Amino acid sequence: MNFKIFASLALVQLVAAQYGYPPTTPTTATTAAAASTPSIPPNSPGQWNIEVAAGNQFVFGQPNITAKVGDNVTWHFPNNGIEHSVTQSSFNDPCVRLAASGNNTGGFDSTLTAGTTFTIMITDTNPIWYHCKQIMHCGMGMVGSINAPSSGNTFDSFLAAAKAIGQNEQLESDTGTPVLTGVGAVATAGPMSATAGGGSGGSGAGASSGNSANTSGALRHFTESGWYLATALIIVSVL
Ligand SMILES: *[C@@H]1O[C@H](CO)[C@@H](O)[C@H](O)[C@H]1NC(C)=O
Ligand SMILES: *[C@@H]1O[C@H](CO)[C@@H](O)[C@H](O)[C@H]1NC(C)=O
Ligand SMILES: *[C@@H]1O[C@H](CO)[C@@H](O)[C@H](O)[C@H]1NC(C)=O
Ligand SMILES: *[C@@H]1O[C@H](CO)[C@@H](O)[C@H](O)[C@H]1NC(C)=O
Ligand SMILES: [Cu+2]
Repeated sequence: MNFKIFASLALVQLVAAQYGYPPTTPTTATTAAAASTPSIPPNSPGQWNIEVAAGNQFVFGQPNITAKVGDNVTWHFPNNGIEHSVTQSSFNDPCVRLAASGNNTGGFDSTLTAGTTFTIMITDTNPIWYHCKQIMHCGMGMVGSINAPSSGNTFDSFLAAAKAIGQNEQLESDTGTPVLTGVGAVATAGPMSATAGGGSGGSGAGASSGNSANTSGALRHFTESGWYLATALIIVSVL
């Protein structure tokens, strides 16, 4: 094999591995990692608690919930070396953040984070579609819905559409600045440190403690620049 192509492939694999791709098959090692993930609080009236990367898989723990106006939904991000996000998208475009149009300012976005919680409050009962923006996670089925209908545009068809995109998922930018306003939901704070904000069911959105998105910024920016470097090298080697 041509050395340059070989080197490029190795780089792609190295970078992809940083993003948790390909998914590892469950082994004792991943079981041990899962065991170290703090357990999340159960749902309570008006408070939903969703485990991000539940069971160390690229999924949301409860991917299709039915929430009322005023309910809070808290996602609990693991702290195991892979960052994830909760990013609002649309039924037609599962793996792309919902763009601003008319009065709406676009989809909410926790941005890539780890070891934190992110909470939204439901402001209307129209379906909310969301995904994880980490590279290739959405295409592996890391998507969720709130108030999806039981026929027509169902959660199952949304999930199937995301998986059909698979590795063709487009790379999404991540500024590290959470977007708190969404369509049909609003967050009161960016990702909160799990110890400060996510310890109990109802306190995920407590705004008193600091935004911890910065604690993972170095990793995020390292992996982003790693990705661009690898892409650049591939282009150079193919030319
Ligand atoms: C949702 O969160 C808001 C803001 O923290 C809080 O005022 C409200 O009581 C919560 N709603 C429920 C149903 O717990
Ligand atoms: C946009 O917002 C304005 C002012 O709040 C409101 O009058 C108008 O009905 C809104 N338009 C839509 C399409 O929601
Ligand atoms: C998703 O939740 C809705 C209720 O919001 C329910 O009617 C539907 O059957 C669920 N879909 C799947 C695929 O579980
Ligand atoms: C990150 O930290 C810097 C200063 O240390 C601050 O200005 C910035 O607002 C923080 N960003 C976020 C997303 O918290
Ligand atoms: Cu993810």
